[in-house]
Amino acid sequence: MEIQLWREILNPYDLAVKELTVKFEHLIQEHRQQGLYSPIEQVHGRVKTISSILDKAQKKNIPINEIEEKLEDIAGIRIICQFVEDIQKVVEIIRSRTDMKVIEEKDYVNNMKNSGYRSYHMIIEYNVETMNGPKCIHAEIRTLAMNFWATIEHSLQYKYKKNIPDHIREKLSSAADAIIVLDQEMSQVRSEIMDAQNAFQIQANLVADILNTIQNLYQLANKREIAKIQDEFYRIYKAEDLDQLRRFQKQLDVIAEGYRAQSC
Ligand code: 0O2
Repeated sequence: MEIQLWREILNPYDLAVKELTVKFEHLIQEHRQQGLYSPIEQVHGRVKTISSILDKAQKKNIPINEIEEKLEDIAGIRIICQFVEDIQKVVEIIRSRTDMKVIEEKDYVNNMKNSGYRSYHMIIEYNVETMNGPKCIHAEIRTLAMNFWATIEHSLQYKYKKNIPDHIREKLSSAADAIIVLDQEMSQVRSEIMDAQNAFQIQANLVADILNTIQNLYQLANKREIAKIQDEFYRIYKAEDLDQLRRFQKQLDVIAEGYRAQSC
């Protein structure tokens, strides 16, 4: 196949990966802006390199002209979660979206591969607005710990050209067991970790909102009043009390509203 044709084939996948990455990143942002816990921690996307496509096609005996039809992971996104429980939440989010159609699912989280690999796989049909219609994207949903294992094992597969020596295989296998235990232990403190992260996010949103209001007040209030407000803000901020910060935000909103009304 000519290089130019490869480009034509891969371009829509590139667009699909970019669009999906933006959409999932937006979902993370939406959760955080609302002070909610996001089941998605990170999202990454990539289109396979031509050499990796050729390697996989060869391994799976796929003729070059059938690659697009038969190779389902030309493009992929990887969604990383903090906890095992989040994986199912992400799967449900994807299933319920109207801009993505799930074609296939494989649960390697509950059915670990012999290698020790764990992840939830989905093949998603996604409509990219190019001349070529919808494209299939491979999605891997896994925890941070599962991702750590898979990344290391993937590098070793590459190094040993898929023939990882037995003693390393054994180490990987016991590491895979340790990952299961680690994920289980993290799940046991999930609600505490989520509370802490939510409180942090709520505080960050409140502080951003307060500073925004103070900045707007610069155009409306006199300098002495603003200096008083700022001192009060620093005092409350140091107290590390979310309720006090909330009350201050409300009072500040009332002050800002008063100035806005005066200036009309
Ligand atoms: P790369 O370089 O990551 O793109 P199948 O086994 O075909 O019925 P499956 O497992 O859904 O179904 O598909 P496949 O093609 O075996 O694997 C798809 C991708 O999942 C792989 O892409 C890996 O990224 C990941 N994966 C699957 N099994 C393993 C594993 O044992 N170890 C690791 N580290 N990753 C795995 P590629 O093409 O292998 O590589």
